[in-house]
Amino acid sequence: MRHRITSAAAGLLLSISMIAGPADAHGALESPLSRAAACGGTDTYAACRAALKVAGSAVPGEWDNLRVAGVAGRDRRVVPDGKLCSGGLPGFRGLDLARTDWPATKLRPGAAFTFRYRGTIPHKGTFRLYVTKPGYDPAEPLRWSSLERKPFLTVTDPRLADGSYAFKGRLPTGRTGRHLIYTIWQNSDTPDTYYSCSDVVFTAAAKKGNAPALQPPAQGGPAAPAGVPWQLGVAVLLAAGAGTAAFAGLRAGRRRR
Ligand SMILES: [Cu+2]
Repeated sequence: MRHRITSAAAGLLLSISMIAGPADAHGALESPLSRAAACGGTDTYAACRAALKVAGSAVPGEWDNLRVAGVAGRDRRVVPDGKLCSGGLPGFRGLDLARTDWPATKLRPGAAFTFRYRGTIPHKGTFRLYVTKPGYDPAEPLRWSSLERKPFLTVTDPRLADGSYAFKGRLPTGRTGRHLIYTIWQNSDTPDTYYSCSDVVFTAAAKKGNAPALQPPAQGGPAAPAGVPWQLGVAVLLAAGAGTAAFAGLRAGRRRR
């Protein structure tokens, strides 16, 4: 009898969860391209291949699931130095690798920019974007002291359109070369805070247009995707101002695994 009641309760819970849909998802920065989004669909990049080799990597299936519960704004106390890109989560440790070849988006210092954060399921909350200080060395582990103390952009509840939160802002000034934009999305309707590392290259010579600077895929790499790599699709579609289909490509990448 007890078993039957439990089964009925479980069935009811299952029905409720099916009606409500997944309660816990998620997102990552797609422009400028984050490490999680870059490595989530394919292993085109050497940095991603290295990241995915780190034991227990959750990146391919859970690129949008880099979240920590209960942080409540205490990011610097909860997330350890050297583990900012993983949020301290073991499954994402590969994203902490201090490498100089993470796929990077070319940006013009001080330019207007439309940031896009893929929201696979919407949440309310505040985005805070930080940039690394002048003198940042990508070959060193990323520490809180690597980042400016104050965000260069703070946005609460931006508009979700075509599956992405899009918000305009002005890029930081006074930087050249490789840097990192660190995005913290603190939810207000869940206990979760999401973390994203986006590698960028500041170049005064960049023309207008925000397409990610994509490195050519390594020759002869394992698991070369069939057809067009989705990152290339992202570049083309972002350039064309359309993001939705690009992430259909990402999903296709996930399905192949
Ligand atoms: Cu979520």
